[in-house]
Amino acid sequence: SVVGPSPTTLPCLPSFPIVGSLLSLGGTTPPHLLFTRLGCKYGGLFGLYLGPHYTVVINNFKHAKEILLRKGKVFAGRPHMVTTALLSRDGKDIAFADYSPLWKFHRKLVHSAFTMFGEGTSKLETIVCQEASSLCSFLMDNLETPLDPGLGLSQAVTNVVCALVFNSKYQPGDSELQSVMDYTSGIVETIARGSLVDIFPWLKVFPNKDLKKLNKCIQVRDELLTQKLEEHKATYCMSETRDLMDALLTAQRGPMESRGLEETSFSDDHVLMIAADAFGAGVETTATTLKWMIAFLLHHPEVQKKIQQEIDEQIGWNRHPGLSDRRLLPYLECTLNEVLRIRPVAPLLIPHVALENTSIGEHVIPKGTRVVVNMWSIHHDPREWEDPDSFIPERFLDSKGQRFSPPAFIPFGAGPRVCIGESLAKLELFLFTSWLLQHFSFFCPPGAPLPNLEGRYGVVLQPQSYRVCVRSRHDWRTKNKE
Ligand code: HEM
Ligand code: PLO
Repeated sequence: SVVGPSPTTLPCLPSFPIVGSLLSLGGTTPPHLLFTRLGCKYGGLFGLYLGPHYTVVINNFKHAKEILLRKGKVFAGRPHMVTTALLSRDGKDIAFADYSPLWKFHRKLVHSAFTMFGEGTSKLETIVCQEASSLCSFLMDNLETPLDPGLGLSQAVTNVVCALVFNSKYQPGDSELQSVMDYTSGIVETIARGSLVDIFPWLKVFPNKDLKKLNKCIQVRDELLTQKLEEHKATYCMSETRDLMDALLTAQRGPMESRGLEETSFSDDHVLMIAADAFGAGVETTATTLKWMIAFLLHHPEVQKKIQQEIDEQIGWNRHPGLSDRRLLPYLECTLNEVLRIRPVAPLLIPHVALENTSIGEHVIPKGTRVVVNMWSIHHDPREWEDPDSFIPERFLDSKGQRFSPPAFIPFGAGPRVCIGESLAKLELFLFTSWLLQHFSFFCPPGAPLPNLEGRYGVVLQPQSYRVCVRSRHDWRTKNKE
């Protein structure tokens, strides 16, 4: 038998109602910061009750690694939450679905679909470059005018995901695109309002007005999705997979029993919700990271200059950046990493659940325990990072000027629940930022304040809206006319 320290229970916060109300009732401290602060007092690992739910918060990298990787399968469950159940028709998607063979099958399916008609070929590169080019034209028409960068960025990223998921594209000003952007911001504002871990007695803390709004937005989204599904079914052809939706339809028609799944288990609801997940995650995360990137560049013009210098030296003016230039622009890649470190899109990941009685370190963890990994605290841990609160892209370079990835850098999570859009996101971030910084310099509109870097915590950590001006670095127009 194994002799080791006898198992102990975790330090647990005594007065959870106070914490609970801080989380849910508009306390001004967002939960990732509150948990980080509580970590200083209670240690890297502590328990608390959120409503009736025993929840363990992990603030340090060592234990995060244990539950995400070493015991990844044991902790691969997801909790039932009121708003996310509404969003995903009771977990018929991937992100909010509890662990099951069907979930595993769906994850693999989306993964391989993305690889097949996206990452694996140059098609995705072409799609992203087209959108980057449209975005640059839009900015060319709006030089030196203060504008909200979110609009152009969201539209560009939406079109990339639209191509992948629905094989379609919106023209600027399309009313359907406007309605997609409206319902998305409506969902982001109301889903798990305040925090994904916030599961306090809902009807009391969740204003009815918000619930109504969420339902309305979901309804608009579902009508749109259903229409896409019908269109796809009508034009479906087994031999040609045009997009993710086709790949899902093909799998739905394939033999289920041979996979150990029931014949009827892959419903139209699943197809819709998986497409909705890919679409929602694909747009919101990438657009948010790009907004953070520009906000930090406004604060750090020296970083912007250095990236532009790298682009000028390695690529110049006569051609556009492509995927094969990634290794030529290490400083840009380091800056993107630094943005993902200092402002992780999902600072608390999505809560995990222990699927059986288990342990973390020497502590006993009963089946059903919710586990929140505080990536924010891991990305700001002074034991892992020098001067963690400062924006220093060079920290991702080693002494020889080569890129390296510190172990405590986990912006996409890790293990069985790791993000399935990681390579897609990295590809988009690289192409969009390299195109933008080849063409333009970003600066703060005269008289306007620098963007607030604090962030609004919601289902994703977003910057507060800000305005930016762009200046062309080169007379592209004249050049094209020549
Ligand atoms: C899950 C980060 C882009 C699809 C996650 C998780 C994180 C994350 C931290 C949660 C991991 C966990 O709970 O342990 C990011 C970041 C992105 C990004 C930082 C961009 C900068 C994308 C894109 C897509 C996507 C582009 C798809 C098109 C998903 C899905 C899940 C997920 C479906 C749920 C996986 C599961 O529960 O099994 N992502 N993501 N993400 N992401 Fe991403
Ligand atoms: C974004 C708004 C959409 O309308 C619905 C949606 C679906 C999937 C969610 C995404 C939203 C937010 C970011 C999430 C993603 C699944 C994985 C991703 C939570 C709510 C992250 C970063 O974990």
